[in-house]
Amino acid sequence: MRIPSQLCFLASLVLVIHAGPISQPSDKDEATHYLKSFYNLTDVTDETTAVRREAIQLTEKMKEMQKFFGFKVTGKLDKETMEMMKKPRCGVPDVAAYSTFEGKPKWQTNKLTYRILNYTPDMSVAEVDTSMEKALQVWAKVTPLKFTRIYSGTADIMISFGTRYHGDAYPFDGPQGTLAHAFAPSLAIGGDAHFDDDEFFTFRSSKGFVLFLVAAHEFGHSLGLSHSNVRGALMFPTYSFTDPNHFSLPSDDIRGIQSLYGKRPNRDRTPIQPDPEVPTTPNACDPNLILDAVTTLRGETMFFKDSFFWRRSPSRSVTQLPIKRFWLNAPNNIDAAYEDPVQDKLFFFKGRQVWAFNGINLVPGYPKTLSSFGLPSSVRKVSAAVHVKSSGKTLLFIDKVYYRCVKCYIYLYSGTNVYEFGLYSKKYLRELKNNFFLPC
Ligand code: TQI
Ligand code: CA
Ligand code: ZN
Ligand code: ZN
Repeated sequence: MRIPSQLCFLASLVLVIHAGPISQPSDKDEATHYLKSFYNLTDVTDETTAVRREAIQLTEKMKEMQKFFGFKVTGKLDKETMEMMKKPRCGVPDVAAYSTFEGKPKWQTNKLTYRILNYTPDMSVAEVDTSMEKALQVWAKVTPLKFTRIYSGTADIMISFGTRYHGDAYPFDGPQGTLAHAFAPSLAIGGDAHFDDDEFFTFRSSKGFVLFLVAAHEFGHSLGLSHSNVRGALMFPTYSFTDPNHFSLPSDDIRGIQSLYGKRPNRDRTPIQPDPEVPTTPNACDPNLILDAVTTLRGETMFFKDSFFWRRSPSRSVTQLPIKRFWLNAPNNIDAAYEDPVQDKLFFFKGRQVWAFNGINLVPGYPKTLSSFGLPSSVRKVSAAVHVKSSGKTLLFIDKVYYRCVKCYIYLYSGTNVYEFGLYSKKYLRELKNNFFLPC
């Protein structure tokens, strides 16, 4: 919790006014009082061992406070510590909700590698890859950290699935109990994340454990965060299901990871330039929206923009998704797309390359080049593609117009406008805004 500085100032004034002590308390009394107020130091009531336990508790709380202020952690009431306790302060406990490991281990570089050594049979390979990638991005989005996947050799973060004894000193415990563990930053096993394959992991279902959530938590450990006592924080030590598509990193975790690695730098000082790694969600209501491509697909209409697409079902409901969520091997920022309903294939064009998908799967042999479609090699990209079912012909356009064919209309997308034509009458019908078909 952040308290406005004025409030803190007022609170400290009150403290100063009340600080005219009648009898001077000892430093130890004062320290005890301070730690009770701000560090949850509790009274010990069990008479027999009370004195010893109190001493241990006091030392522990003192260490916690010294750690919080970045002092030498001695557990003793040294000068530095005593001075800080005497300072007027805000009445809000300092107990940092997030926490780091003993000695605050962290990576000494912002460029980290990861490698996925094996897979769980619970999910597809693509789903595991996506879960891990997204889980790392949770942390990369708010820090200067960058993660690169490698496929051989030793990565900083080695990711694996195993059961029971799996090569380290912490064997897993079968179904339930421990789901996974990860090692704090250091050499060798440091950073590695192990997942208990006696658990059932899922991509996004509330049955089983969402791999993305468990992995994001484990990577928090891999990067140097320990547990938080803020309910709802990603590093809070209980699992709670959240739809991965609507996950956003709680602020306690953001503060925690930024205390180790700092904030994400503003690249190039040109905030206008969109950062390609954090795709901005295109706004369907932007009157200047220019779509990249439009196509039909199995009765739905797909609108493409940057790394996202909208799908509009025959019932007119519209959903927006990242392109990669659907077609893992597809490029972003495509030039054109069309559906061939007879072959049940979807084609994407970008630059000189063409991708073909059957459902979500890349058709073997693709991506191919434009020249394999019979186009001269002088063509560097196509700007639109349309497949006319009745003639079985595909039209490719090499200029600034986009075509879409639905039932008996052709929609010509050009710039921010759409022009509606009757396919058979070949008559111009009306002009619409691009987002006419999108929820706006
Ligand atoms: N595994 C523990 C965990 O990752 C292992 C552990 C216990 C640990 N104490 C630790 C790791 C201190 C580092 C530091 O927290 S777990 C959850 C959650 C587990 C638990 O299997 O209990 C998640 C793994 F938060 F849901 F409880 C992942 Cl997300
Ligand atoms: Ca287990
Ligand atoms: Zn392990
Ligand atoms: Zn944990």
